[in-house]
Amino acid sequence: MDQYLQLCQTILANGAVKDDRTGTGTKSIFGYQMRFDLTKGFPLLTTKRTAMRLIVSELLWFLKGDTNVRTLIAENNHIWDEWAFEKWVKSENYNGPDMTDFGLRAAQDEAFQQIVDEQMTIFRERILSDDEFAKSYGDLGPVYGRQWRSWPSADGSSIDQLKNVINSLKNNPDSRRHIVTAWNPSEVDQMALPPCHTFFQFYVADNKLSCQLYQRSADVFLGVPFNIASYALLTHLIARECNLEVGEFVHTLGDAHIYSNHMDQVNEQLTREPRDLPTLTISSEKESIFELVTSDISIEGYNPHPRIKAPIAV
Ligand code: DHF
Ligand code: TMP
Repeated sequence: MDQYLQLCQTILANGAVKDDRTGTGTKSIFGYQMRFDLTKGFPLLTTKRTAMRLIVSELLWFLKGDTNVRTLIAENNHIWDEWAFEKWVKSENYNGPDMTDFGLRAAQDEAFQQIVDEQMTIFRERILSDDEFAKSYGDLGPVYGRQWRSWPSADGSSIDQLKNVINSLKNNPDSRRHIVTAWNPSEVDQMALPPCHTFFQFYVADNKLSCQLYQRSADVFLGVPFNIASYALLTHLIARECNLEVGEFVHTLGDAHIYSNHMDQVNEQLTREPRDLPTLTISSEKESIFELVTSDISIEGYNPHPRIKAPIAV
């Protein structure tokens, strides 16, 4: 994964210091591309331990068209909790301790972090136990799953972009229109977070399936390792569904940034030597990728450097 380290290095060397929505501050470049040859191993970072289980569970959640964090929390996956929690603490029904700018404040104040943790625990328990509460506050709005599987069209029906792209790959592999977009301008303002991985295209040549993603905004330390592995996995899954081999994953980034409170972590990673890539195993007889569950998918031969923790900007 030298390519990932190269991206980090490029941002540190050439990035502009830039403020951002979260108030954290970043170093950022605009426009960058990486290519991962999926025949050479599965591109999960080896320079820090990265939780494949969470990546699998999130991708299957997208594939099922789900937009409610309840499903993720039930699988002990907490990567989307903050964005549901934010909706809850901003609502008039929340009357606990003041949570204004909780992400930014918690990153700077340990005592406040504890208060956030307590409220978050209460929130998670209520999402799991209270159906009505989960319906109102667990839903992130019309995010990825909704746009991929049921994009609302003008005539009131909906479009299953993923099924359509699978059909077009099967029936017309040479097409230049194998596209799925999560960026729905008429619904962006109803989403807890406007899609970061916004638009992707498939390509077939020599019986191999490649995928290119346009990611408008890229948190290089926390988000990008997940995004690379997630789209590599998606390419494997779609290839399986269409009886194709895997080709490349091409990752194109818009605003590629390192948050100011991730600098030590990135520098630590830059001292580490990349190791051999793991391989992906899909251990299921299930025909359709839409029926897979998290435990059907695993990686083998993963021997990474230790995990590096960092606060996430909300
Ligand atoms: N906001 C920001 N600022 N950056 C993101 O990368 C991001 N990603 C989102 C939602 N909002 C975001 C969804 N994906 C983590 C990774 C991906 C992700 C959300 C969170 C994360 O926190 N990873 C940690 C801990 C994982 C764990 O729970 O074990 C990591 O060390 O990889
Ligand atoms: P923004 O909407 O202001 O661009 O903030 C979104 C942040 O989340 C930004 O740092 C990019 C990051 N992000 C990723 O890098 N990958 C992801 O998959 C998601 C959901 C977010």
